[in-house]
Amino acid sequence: MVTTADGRAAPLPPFVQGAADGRYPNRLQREAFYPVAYRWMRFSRRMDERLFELFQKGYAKGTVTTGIGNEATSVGLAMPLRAGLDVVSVLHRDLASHLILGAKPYDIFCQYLANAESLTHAREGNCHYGNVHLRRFPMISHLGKMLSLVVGGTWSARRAGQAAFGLTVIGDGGTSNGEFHESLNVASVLRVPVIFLIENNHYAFSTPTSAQYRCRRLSDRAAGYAIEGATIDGTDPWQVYSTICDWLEAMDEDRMPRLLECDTLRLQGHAAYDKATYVDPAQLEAWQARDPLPKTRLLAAEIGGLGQSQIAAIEAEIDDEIEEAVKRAIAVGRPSPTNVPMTAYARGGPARVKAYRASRVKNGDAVNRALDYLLESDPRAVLLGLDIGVYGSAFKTCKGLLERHGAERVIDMPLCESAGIGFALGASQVASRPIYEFQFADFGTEACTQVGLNCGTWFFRSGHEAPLLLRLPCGGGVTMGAFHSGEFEGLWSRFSGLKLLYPATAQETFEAILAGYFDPNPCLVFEHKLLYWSKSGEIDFDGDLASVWRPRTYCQGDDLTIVALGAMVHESLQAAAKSERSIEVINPFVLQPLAIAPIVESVRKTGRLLVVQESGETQGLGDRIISLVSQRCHHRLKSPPRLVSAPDLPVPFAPELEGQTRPGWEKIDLAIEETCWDD
Ligand SMILES: Cc1ncc(C[n+]2csc(CCOP(=O)(O)OP(=O)(O)O)c2C)c(N)n1
Ligand SMILES: [Mg+2]
Repeated sequence: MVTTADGRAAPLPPFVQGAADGRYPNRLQREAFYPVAYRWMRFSRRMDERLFELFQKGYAKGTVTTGIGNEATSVGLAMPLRAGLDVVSVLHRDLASHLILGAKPYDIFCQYLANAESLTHAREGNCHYGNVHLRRFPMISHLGKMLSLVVGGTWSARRAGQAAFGLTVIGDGGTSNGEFHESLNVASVLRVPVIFLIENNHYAFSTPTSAQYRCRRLSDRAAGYAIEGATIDGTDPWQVYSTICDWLEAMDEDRMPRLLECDTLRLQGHAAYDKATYVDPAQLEAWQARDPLPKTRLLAAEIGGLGQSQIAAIEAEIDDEIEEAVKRAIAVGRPSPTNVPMTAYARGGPARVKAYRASRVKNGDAVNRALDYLLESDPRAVLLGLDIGVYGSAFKTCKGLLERHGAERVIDMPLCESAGIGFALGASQVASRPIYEFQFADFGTEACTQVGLNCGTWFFRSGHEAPLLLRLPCGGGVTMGAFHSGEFEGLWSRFSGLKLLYPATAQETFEAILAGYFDPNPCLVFEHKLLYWSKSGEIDFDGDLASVWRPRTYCQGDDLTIVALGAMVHESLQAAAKSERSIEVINPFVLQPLAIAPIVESVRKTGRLLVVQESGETQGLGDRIISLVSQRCHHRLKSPPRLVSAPDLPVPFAPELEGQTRPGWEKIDLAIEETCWDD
């Protein structure tokens, strides 16, 4: 059974005209294949030409990258696949694949015209469309970054007992990207049956393959992953189709991924603006002679038995259908901010879950209990990360989870954070709710594109939820230097579509993990390493998830508001306890979207604000909190707001040096007096 990301049953798509018989495990013979393939290739060619014209006339927005010359590959790769079951991501030259896998010409024109009926609500452009419901993931521009999603989605479908395959496309240029290696490696190690298909059209924009790689064939790289690889003629749709059919059969047996290089063509410039003057005219002429469309037309007649009048009728029917779609699309109105929902966040998720209570729990144990709770109560939950299995994770927060929940649910990933997050995002779209642990928050930068752009924009672009929980053990004070002590909450808060939670107590830690997990958006939970095993408290969670998303106030006061993050909460509480002033200490807890109102309310009362962060002066969120509060209640401020932070430096290694830069209660104590000087 095919299920959607939220576990609902999804019907298989309607019969795709002409291609149904060729879908795995069925297989067309050459006679039946060529007429069908030619129809799709001709359809795609004509549509590409029309899109190009519409761009030149100003209708289509952005730019147009056509698949002219690539149709044989694009058709051959898609015809065996089952839309709604197999997990797919194709590229900017694969209009034909989209059509075969269920996209409608009218919808695609609307998408390129960015009109009121655009597939992405006109929130994203041209080729960045797909159908998540049908497991055709929409590409992002960052080449290579879709491969791991297909691996994760396919893995998840298999985990759910579905006989799905994955197919993901990359260009010759894209193969130089690190994620290409990471994704192949993950697929090989975890035995995920995905075909990685390289469309080698000899150029990446203006860069020829001679400047891109040195191996003889890109499929030679398969050996490095202990998988099968092959290079075939990508201008022959039959070769592509039958190789994919053969491989799907083989993959059903051995569950291993494969690497297929298709020698294909780009018969135009890179995109509408590119005249491809860098391509030698003799080469272009040779390519034109290999144009797959007339070749396949001939074979549709010779092998497929189509008469000339039949071919002409098919072509006329295609042209009519396309013109009709263009006419309709042009008539559609422009989108307006009033009827396009302009939000980066998906809404939803359960309001209540099971309550949980425990006493004397360390913060690190609160993590463990929250993960255990999730694995116990939701079969979709899976833990991914480095050394989280047998070792129980670097800080032991996952200890015992492998034994309790098994290797199918607690998975040690290879060391590749970017593909790890892509994998998790893909899995989140196919029946899993992944929880990914970065070994240290610092290594999150490895996955900047995946977290910040792919996950963060997923809902905005596709309209589908991206329910992912990312855990980031963070912070200093543990003599770990510049690469193991960062928080990075400032960095992540710069990306839209992410939610950030920063707990400081055991209760907050438990609540943050549950709230982040059940939220339909990518949520990052910062877990301060120093607090894991040094702080403990009660957990008294009544099951009300909505009430978790609020700042935490630890003590009331009239003289000063201290806003503190992470470990600085405890330093601030210590300073407040020693001070004679009446101090209110608040932890924003939800850093994104930042709930500033309760902080503003407190400052209106106290007239003074001190923000305490462990991050460097301009690296954290303190400057933003001060700015927002100043804008909202400047006339109530009795003294200028202050920030206690580390300097803008990498975290120094030696305890004496780190102790000097990292704020502690003494510095906070001084700042309290400076802020309250007017009293
Ligand atoms: C990571 C990344 N860097 C740069 C670009 C800009 N860019 C878009 S397409 C392209 C060329 C891609 O070549 P290739 O992978 O061979 O695919 P083709 O366009 O030839 O099908 C480049 C450099 C990008 N999209 N992603
Ligand atoms: Mg290329």
